[in-house]
Amino acid sequence: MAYETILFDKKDGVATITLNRPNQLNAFTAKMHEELRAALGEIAKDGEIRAVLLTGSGRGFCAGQDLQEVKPSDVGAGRDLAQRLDRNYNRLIRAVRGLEKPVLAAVNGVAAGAGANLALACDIALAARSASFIQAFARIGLVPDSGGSYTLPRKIGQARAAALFMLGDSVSAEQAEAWGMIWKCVDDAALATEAQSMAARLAAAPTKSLGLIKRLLNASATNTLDQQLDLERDLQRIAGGSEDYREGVTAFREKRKPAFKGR
Ligand code: T3D
Repeated sequence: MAYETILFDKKDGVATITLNRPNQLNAFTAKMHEELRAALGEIAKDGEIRAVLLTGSGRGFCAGQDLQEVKPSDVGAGRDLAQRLDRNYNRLIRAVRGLEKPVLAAVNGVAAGAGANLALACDIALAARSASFIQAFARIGLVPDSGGSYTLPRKIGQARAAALFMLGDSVSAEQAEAWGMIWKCVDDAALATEAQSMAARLAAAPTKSLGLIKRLLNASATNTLDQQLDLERDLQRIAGGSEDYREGVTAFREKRKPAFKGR
C-alpha cells in the first residue's frame, strides 16, 4: 500500500514507521490514522516482522491532533469528539498495546498531546536530548486521551502526572528519563543509530516471549498478585512450548549465542 502521511519500511525483521507531516510536526489527521491502522495491521500479520520502530520526520515526533483539521465549530454538528476517539485514537493505542511484538519509539523532537501519549504507549521509548513531552490537552480545553491518563500516572506517579496534565508544562527528555517516563535519552546525533540497533536487537530476540511479556505488563496494571501469578503460570506454559525456549536452553548448555527464530 502506498502511504501519504507515513513512511513504512521493512528490513531485517524490523518495520519502521515514520510519521511524515514534518511541516505540521507530524500532527495526526484522519488519513494518518487510517494509514497507521493499515501499517499496524500488516505488521501484526507478517511473521517476518519481529520489532517495530516508530519515529517522526523533521524536527518533531508528533504534535497530537492536527488542529487545522478539526475546528471547535465542528463539535456539536455531528462530529462528536468521542466518536473521533473511538474511531482513531483508541484504536491506535489498542493496536500498539495489543500487538504481541515490541514497539520502540524514537522520539526525535517535540511530542505533544496524543503524540506524547502514543510514545508513552510504546513498549520502550528512547528520546533525543532536545526532545520534549507536553500534555497539551488542558492548554486547549481538553482532557488527556490516547491512554495518557492511564499510562502517565503509572509511569511517573499521580503527583507529577496531575501537575503535567493540569499545567501543560513541557518536560525535557532528560527529565522524562529521570522520572521514568521513558527508557533513555541520548544525544540527538545518536538517536537514529541507537534506535536502529535496539530495534535490531529486539528483532533477534525470542518474539513470542516478548509478546507474552507485553501481555503480562498490560495485565499487571490492574491485576491482583494472585491473578498475576496465575497469568504468569499460564503464559510460562506457552513460552515453555516455544521453539525459542528450546533454542535458548540448548544454546546455554552448548555455551553459544542463541539463534532465536521468533517461534
Ligand atoms: O480532535 C480530536 O480528535 C480530539 C483529540 C485530541 C488529541 C490531541 O492531541 S489534543 C492536542 C493537540 N495538540 C496540541 O495542542 C499541540 C499544538 N502545538 C503546539 O502547541 C506547538 O506547535 C508545539 C508546542 C507542539 C511546538 O511548538 P513550536 O514552537 O516548536 O512549533 P510551532 O511553530 O508551534 O509549530 C510548527 C508548525 O507546526 C506550525 O505551522 P506553521 O505556522 O509553520 O505553518 C504549527 O502551526 C504546526 N503545528 C504544530 N502543532 C500542530 C500544528 N499544526 C496542526 N496541528 C497541530 N497540532
